[in-house]
Amino acid sequence: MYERMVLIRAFEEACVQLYMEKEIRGSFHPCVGQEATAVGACFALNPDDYMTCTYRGHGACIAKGIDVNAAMAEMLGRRTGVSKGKGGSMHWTDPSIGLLGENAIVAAGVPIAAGAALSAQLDRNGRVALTIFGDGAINQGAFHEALNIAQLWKLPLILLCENNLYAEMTPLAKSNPLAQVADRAKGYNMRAVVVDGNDVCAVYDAVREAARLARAGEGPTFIEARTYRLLGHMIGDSESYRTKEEVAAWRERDPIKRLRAHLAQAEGVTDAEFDAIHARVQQQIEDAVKFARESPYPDPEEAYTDFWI
Ligand SMILES: Cc1ncc(C[n+]2csc(CCOP(=O)(O)OP(=O)(O)O)c2C)c(N)n1
Repeated sequence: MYERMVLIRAFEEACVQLYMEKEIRGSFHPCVGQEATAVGACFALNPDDYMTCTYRGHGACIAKGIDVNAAMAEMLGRRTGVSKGKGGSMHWTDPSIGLLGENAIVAAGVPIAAGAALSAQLDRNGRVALTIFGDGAINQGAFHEALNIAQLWKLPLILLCENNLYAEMTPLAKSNPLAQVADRAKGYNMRAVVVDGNDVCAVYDAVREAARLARAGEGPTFIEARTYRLLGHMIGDSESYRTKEEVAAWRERDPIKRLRAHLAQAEGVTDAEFDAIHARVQQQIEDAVKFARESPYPDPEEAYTDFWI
């Protein structure tokens, strides 16, 4: 889990750099600081379980097992990318790992995952569907419709809200009257839990239990994972809506630092072992950037292929 979290961080930091150098175009929403929710959740699933996530979902996709070379190629708009260079940062899709897509539309992945959960229920194939979304999604109509039907039909669905306290530049308290995000589930009589989203083991345990219940026919679980994005909403965000002190306080709770401290203390992992992990990840990212740069752009004639309507 530690290595995968480090891989996500390194991927995102490399993308920030490539974005500044204009090798990556369009929008890019880094998930730096939110690696524990992604890895904790995906490691608790089976490889063939379904997942939807958001434009901030690179971490979740990498945690679910996306090919990092193909992911980087997508960022650079290359034909070898996970969406053949036509999806960009916000539309990674790979059905081979159960990834039914990131989504640029807030909350749009929630009903898609509910549909996947319904198909799993009808096919009795034992799969569950995980949908990861932000706190901004919980005021969207599509979110409410999906929760209602998921609970009514006891769909094998896991709803994981990454509550990072802001929807773009709007603080949660300015868009939401609830004491806590998880209370949204109460209106649907849905089981709900709150976890420390920067504690990878807490997220893993919550999702594992939710998956167990879903596979047993007990229906959906709503999980509020409290976390924080350490970078802006997107590159170029002035971040005027939050203080430097607040960001610094959350840096102290960096999920990677925390896991490293735990592994060193409780499991006796040495600095040399950590160094080896970081070196391996660095090499993987360098290889991915090289692969992406050396890949061709898609042919303009392919612009209208691979569409699903
Ligand atoms: C339906 C819809 N409305 C508005 C937007 C513009 N928008 C993009 S990101 C975003 C904030 C979403 O915040 P949140 O769900 O908390 O996720 P986070 O970005 O914090 O991960 C908004 C409003 C959109 N993409 N889709």
